[in-house]
Amino acid sequence: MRIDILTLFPGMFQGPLSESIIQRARERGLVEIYVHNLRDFAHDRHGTVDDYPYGGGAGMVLRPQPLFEAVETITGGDSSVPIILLTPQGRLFRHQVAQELAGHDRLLLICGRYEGVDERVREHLVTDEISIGDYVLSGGEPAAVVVVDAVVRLLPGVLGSKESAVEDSHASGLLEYPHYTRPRVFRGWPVPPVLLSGNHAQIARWRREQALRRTMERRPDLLETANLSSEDKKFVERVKRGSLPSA
Ligand code: 6GU
Repeated sequence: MRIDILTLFPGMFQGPLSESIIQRARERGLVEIYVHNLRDFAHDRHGTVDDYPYGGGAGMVLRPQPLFEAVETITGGDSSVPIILLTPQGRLFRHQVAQELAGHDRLLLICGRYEGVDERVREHLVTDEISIGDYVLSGGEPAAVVVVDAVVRLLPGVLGSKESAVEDSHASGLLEYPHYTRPRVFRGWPVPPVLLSGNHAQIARWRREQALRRTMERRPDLLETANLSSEDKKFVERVKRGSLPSA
């Protein structure tokens, strides 16, 4: 996959996209990431990309010209490339959206800034608008990093079989079960004995039940859309009726 990022602050990407899993994926040629400075597409010497809002009001608005020309240059007119504006007004970024984006050969992410972007960019240039949650960031850059990370880890070959994305929270529609490592007892707090039992069927069942309990407690909304077996549903009903201790 190739990902292009258009931003006024290229420096905000240097650290986050050059470490850990993303860096390894880049080194292995599984993803190419290019960060472009929007100012390079301005026409004047000062690299002006914003202007005052018609009708008045606070703040500045990103002008359409640099954005249109940057996108046209970067895509080379290929209209199959999704042009994604990161904005708090976009559709909510969830696992399903990450999967959808991971299915494309290319993505172009535009980081919104200032008070906004000229509406004609939304109407005639952008093909998708994404928000990463209900809070306001100073710009789309941190959101673009979030989107890149979530998408890259879904690309074939990026994760090894041990860190497989299949078991991740949200891939299954449930939150993850609790994890433990050595020592067996830390400051008096023991590891749940079932995990030391060597009984793999029992461990799998305990983990599933923990994932179900955790999701019920913290994100009951996820339980509505999760893929539950008839055994899962029975367990959930028993916990709800209170016929199981609150483990
Ligand atoms: Cl994509 N941009 C900004 N500026 N704020 C946000 C966001 C994006 N997603 C959540 N908050």
